[in-house]
Amino acid sequence: PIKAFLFDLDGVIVDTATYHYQAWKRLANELGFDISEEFNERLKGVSRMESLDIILAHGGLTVSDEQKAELAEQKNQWYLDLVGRMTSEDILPGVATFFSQVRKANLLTALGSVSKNAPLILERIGMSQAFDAIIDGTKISKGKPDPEVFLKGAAELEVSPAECVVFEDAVAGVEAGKRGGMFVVGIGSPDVLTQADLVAPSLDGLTVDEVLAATVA
Ligand code: B16
Ligand code: MG
Repeated sequence: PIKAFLFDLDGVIVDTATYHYQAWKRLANELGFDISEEFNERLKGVSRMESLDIILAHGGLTVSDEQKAELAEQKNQWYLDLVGRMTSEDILPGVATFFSQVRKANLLTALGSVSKNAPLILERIGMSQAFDAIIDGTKISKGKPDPEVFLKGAAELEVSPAECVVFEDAVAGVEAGKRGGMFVVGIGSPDVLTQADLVAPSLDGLTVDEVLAATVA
């Protein structure tokens, strides 16, 4: 039986992807090229340094490790300026209702985010106490699609992967959940999240019963 729900942060609980995009775009522009919203899809669920590598390759640039560290730091500063303005108003529609159903069903919860800024974001939106376990970018060595972030979440909750459902909006994140041996609910489009076991456009309108029923179907 399912005992725990593991949630991605960016794209499931809040829409920080738009802030990541704005900050990366600004960096790319300063380096003399541009990135599109479509290109940004590739950066979802991918760690900060790996994202920078993808962007630099896209712009055809090679830089030293020191410069890379500086560029990542610059992007993060711009990103934090945007995150600093977040409030509970930025929690995505349906999240509060879904979480109250999760609590009523006595399911455990974990956050599975590769973002090093995840604790700060949870604090900004008033959800620091909403999870039984928080796995963020400071606790892992491999980003999604590696399953490490979700396997650590399951381990901290003391449940097995087969007892977990992952909620993910990114292609890399859905793959991470599947590679971890978990049931994955894709949040977004079925055309994009082809590996997901179930897909919903958002948590808004989705019910815990519907998810649990799908895991036994
Ligand atoms: P940071 P998630 C991920 O969060 C984002 O989707 C990804 O775009 C970002 O590069 C990554 O966090 C690292 O974030 O720079 O804040 O450490 O989807 O795993 O919640
Ligand atoms: Mg995400």
